[in-house]
Amino acid sequence: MAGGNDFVVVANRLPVDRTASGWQASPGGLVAALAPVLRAHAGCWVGWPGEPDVDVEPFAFEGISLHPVTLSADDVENFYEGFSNSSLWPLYHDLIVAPRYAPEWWDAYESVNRTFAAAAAEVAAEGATVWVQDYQLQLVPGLLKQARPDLTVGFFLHIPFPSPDIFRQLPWREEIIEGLRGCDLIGFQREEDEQNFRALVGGNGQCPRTGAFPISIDPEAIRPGAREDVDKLRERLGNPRTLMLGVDRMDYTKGILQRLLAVESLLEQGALDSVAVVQLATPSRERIEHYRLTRREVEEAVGRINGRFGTVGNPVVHYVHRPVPKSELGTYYAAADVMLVTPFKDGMNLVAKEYVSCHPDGSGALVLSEFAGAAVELNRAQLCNPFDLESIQQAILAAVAGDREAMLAMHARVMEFDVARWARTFLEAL
Ligand code: ADQ
Repeated sequence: MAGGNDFVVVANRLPVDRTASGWQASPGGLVAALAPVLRAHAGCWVGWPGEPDVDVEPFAFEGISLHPVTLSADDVENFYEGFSNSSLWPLYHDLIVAPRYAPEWWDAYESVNRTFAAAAAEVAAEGATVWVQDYQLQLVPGLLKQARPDLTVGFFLHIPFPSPDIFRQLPWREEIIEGLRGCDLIGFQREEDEQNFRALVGGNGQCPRTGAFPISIDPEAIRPGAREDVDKLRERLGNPRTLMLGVDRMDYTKGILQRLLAVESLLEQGALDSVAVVQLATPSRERIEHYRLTRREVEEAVGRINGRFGTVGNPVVHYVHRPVPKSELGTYYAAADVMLVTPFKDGMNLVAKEYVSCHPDGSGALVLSEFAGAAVELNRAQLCNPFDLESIQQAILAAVAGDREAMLAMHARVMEFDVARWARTFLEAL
């Protein structure tokens, strides 16, 4: 029952979105990193096309063969919004909100993982390499190895792996570990994640090979905006002395409210003068209650800060709750004097790396949570503890002063360790 592909990527989503004018590549570093490998090795990508209850035949897109997996509306609710994003996501992000454990969500998780594993087994050639991505598909390696012991199976976890104390809450902890045991290699973002996993599994039967492989960006995909666009943007914002920027999915892990509260407090103290804050927040998982609550809190803070410190025609916080095209992000990044990245917990945080990549001349400054995976490599940022408002405030004040040397060093690091190198390093290890 082997298929014809020597290299197979299995991810929750296919790397394409359907638009009015047909399929379009979705903007993600993962595709950019894997496309060359997929093209060179008769590769195939298995994933969900993004619309419930729609069967899509396998098709080729820009030289990559795509193998769609169908999910029903119930699957989206129970597997994706339920177990993946209301059980695992909060559990793996250190319980920032309380996870819910519902048996019907688990059943859907198991059944959807079976569907993905069957699809991967169908397209993989004898002895092929299969690379499974992320927390939605942790059972796939075990299921695949059972069905196809000839395959080499790798797995990469894009989000943190929690400490054993936290992980042990999960009613289906044994099953998840059993699923991951099917791997020949498990990649984590940070060594800390790897150690958490090994502490859990190490003494308990055979532990698969593990490693830390910090993911990165494709610098070609995010280019600093042109001088004149940057000038126009700053002018539209009233030519502030300091332009601060936040770019996130609207997610409770990202600490968007906390950075706004820190700015508010600095304004109260009169410690910031001539400042504009741009917060771009792309809508995310809006059917989940905690996400709606996070949005309400952020929007309330934006309104309050502008009410207190803005003037007519000149607000302090400029807030956009829509996705911004990648082509415009480079202008925001290049224009920002201070980038605010303050997650309570984050696997890596590519926004921090994108910002740094848009400042090749040492301009700008990065306020970065010590709980972001990116803090390991970008340790010359103004690091802060997002649970401590004063710590964010101090980091912001230090960032306003700038640190050219630090920005240059971080820029060199991000350019050298890009996403292509990440993929190569993992696949060589596999
Ligand atoms: P995310 O939680 O989505 O990713 P992140 O790493 O920051 O977080 O990636 C977000 C991507 O979306 C970036 O490329 C960014 O440019 C884009 N984006 C975010 N907000 C946007 C906005 N408002 N408008 C337009 N584009 C926006 C998960 C993990 C991370 C891990 C990545 C990759 O949670 O920890 O770094 O996967 O492994």
